[in-house]
Amino acid sequence: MMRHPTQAIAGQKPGTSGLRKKTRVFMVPGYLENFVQATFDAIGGAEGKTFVLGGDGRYFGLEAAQVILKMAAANGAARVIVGQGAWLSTPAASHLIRLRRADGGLILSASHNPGGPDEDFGVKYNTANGGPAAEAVTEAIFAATLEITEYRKAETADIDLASLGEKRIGAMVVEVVDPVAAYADLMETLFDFKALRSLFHAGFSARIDSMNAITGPYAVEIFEHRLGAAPGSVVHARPLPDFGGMHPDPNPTWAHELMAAMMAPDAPDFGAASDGDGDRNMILGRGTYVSPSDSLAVIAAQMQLAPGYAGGLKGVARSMPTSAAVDRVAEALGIACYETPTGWKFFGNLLDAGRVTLCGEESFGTGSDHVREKDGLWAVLMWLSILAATGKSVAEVLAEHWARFGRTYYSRHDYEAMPIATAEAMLADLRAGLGALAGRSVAGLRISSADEFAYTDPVDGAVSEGQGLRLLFEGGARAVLRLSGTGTEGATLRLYLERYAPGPDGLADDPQAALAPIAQAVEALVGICRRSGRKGPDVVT
Ligand code: VG1
Ligand code: CO
Repeated sequence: MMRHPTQAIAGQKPGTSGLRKKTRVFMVPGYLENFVQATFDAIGGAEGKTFVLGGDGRYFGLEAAQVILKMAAANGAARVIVGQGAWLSTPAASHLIRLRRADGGLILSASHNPGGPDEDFGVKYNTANGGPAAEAVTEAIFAATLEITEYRKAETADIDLASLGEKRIGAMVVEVVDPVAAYADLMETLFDFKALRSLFHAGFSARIDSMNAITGPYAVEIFEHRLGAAPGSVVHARPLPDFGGMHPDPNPTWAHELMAAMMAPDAPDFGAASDGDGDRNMILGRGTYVSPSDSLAVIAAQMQLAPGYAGGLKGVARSMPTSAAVDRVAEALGIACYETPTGWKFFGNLLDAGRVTLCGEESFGTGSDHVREKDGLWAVLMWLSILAATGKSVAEVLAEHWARFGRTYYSRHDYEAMPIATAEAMLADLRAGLGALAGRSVAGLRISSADEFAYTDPVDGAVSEGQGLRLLFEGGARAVLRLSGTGTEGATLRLYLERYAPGPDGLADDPQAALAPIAQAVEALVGICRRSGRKGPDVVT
């Protein structure tokens, strides 16, 4: 039987980046099937199409890949290109879609969320440009999940995904490929691997923490094999179904082992971490943490040092909550700077139209027009290229950047797993009062303007509303509040804080201290702690 009657399941609405739920929810028979069938239905069917399939190695990924292969076959797909073992990092999947001119791809990951039977799973659909499906597509998928009456799935034995080569399910070809090779080759076209080899040859030391997630095999191949970094430079290099209990979110809180190693007296020259699916990065130097917004600005200023970008940048784009540090670089370079809603899908049109070369988000995401996803290892290679070309340390690069452009103090405070009603009420009250805020003083700070961010895509005119509440204070400080669209438990409220210091004095303050007055003003106005009973944020980045 290929046709299975089914009923609509509530709540299959893709968020910021695909559909994410508790793994056990995805494991309920029919749950994954419904969503995959709805995806095929929403894109006009799978008949004759080629797809890319893979994920970050988390629990249930292999089983999900088998289900999707059987469904693709029953829906008439011509070919599915799968990473060996159902492994593909998100940027590698994006590259394969483009390289092989596939019609789209399915990525099995909940990204930076923990994995395992009691943690999170996710499915994301990417379109032919290699990027996350635009909102119009995810809305069509959601609509299809509400109308579904049957799904199609071939009745056949599981496919061997452990060995490379072409296999078949009926008429459909399943092509199992090396997940790493094409991606590593792409990196060689963008960066000067000879210069990077010389850097490591001269004794440069690095600690690349793959957090037991998908970048392990990529990082070992690129840094240890192709660039000659000392064996063992990549740690937690084996992707494990539960990430070995690690929370693969590359920030100072969750990558604390790496943080400790980099802040120790015997720290290596360079440190970096990746998230579950390999699209995020955290950059560190000896005794130095680089905030993602600063990393984006530094890369914008120095990117032409890498051969793939020697021609300069067409423009840059950042998500709205990301700091304006990159804006100042764009202004100095005389290039356009776009401000988009949160989520990589909003960069796709700008990249496709050739308007921007570099994109970034405050959430440890950076990438270029080489693929249509953010790319953690790309960012690492870019930083290594800057260090190799300038001969400077991470701390020196950062200090010189601030001396030239000023410093944008930045921090994000996350309040996780809040009761949804509480979080929504706080934002609703703030929204209702927005119009009356300009000119008001709270906790000693004067609000100069307040609004809710809406975005009109400059390429196709699509409008996205309700993308975050913004408070601008006199003197240029800013606070942004929005609810996360990637969580699986309650609501996560994100508070983004920012303040610009032009220099030359005041460039070496502690960011939390520098931003405390803004946080206090927000508390006075919104009452996050007062209304939720929390003592403070759960995660500070
Ligand atoms: C978060 C980040 C956002 C990022 C998204 C997906 O979304 O804030 O910048 O694009 O995760 O990243 P939210 O809605 O929870 O704030 V990943 O590495 O999950 O693909
Ligand atoms: Co990710």
